[in-house]
Amino acid sequence: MIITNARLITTAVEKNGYPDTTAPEIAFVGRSNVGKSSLINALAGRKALARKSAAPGKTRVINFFGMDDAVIFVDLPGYGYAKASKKEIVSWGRMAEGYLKSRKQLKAIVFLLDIRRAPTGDDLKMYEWLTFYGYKIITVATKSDKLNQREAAASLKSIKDALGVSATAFSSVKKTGKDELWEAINLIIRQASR
Ligand SMILES: Nc1nc2c(ncn2[C@@H]2O[C@H](COP(=O)(O)OP(=O)(O)O)[C@@H](O)[C@H]2O)c(=O)[nH]1
Ligand SMILES: [Mg+2]
Repeated sequence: MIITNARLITTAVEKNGYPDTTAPEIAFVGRSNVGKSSLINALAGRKALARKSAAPGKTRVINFFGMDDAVIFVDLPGYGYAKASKKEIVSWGRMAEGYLKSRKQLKAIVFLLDIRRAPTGDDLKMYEWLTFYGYKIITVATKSDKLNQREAAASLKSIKDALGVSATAFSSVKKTGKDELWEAINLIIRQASR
């Protein structure tokens, strides 16, 4: 899918800041630094739409990115940032859970894992929580360019063993997996409009 008008609609911390829109939304969930912003940029075909942070864990807001009028990508703050304070962790939970539990326009989650690491306890808890609430989940293994083919295959298998679902290998450097992800997203958009 080629997006001609990708834009930041708004940035919010509380419900009253969410945009007054009706387009289906897809939320991006994963640890800080896993590659959420890079994935959103790649899908949008833009270099710096969702700013990539060199300092992990700095994104403490919810960003709503409009992809033409077809879908809104929601960049949630990353979890599991090792240096986060208690207060920051609590504020993450309130912010992200508040969105995930209440937003009617939310149609699916893109759940990101780093292909080089086995899912952490935080990842597994988050995945279980998302599954429990019944969300459709597209699982993505990011930074696939960092492994060779054999290593990547082994990692995808261990993700499948841990979560019970297949992940799409993705690289924002090589754009691997981009078409496959747009296909999955387009399917969700079509289902949402029925
Ligand atoms: N090699 C490689 N680096 C990546 C990839 N995706 C993200 N990164 C790097 O990982 C770091 C964190 O990425 P970012 O998109 O900001 O992660 P976020 O915190 O989840 O939004 C940045 O330095 C990115 O350049 C990828 O597919 N391949
Ligand atoms: Mg980010």
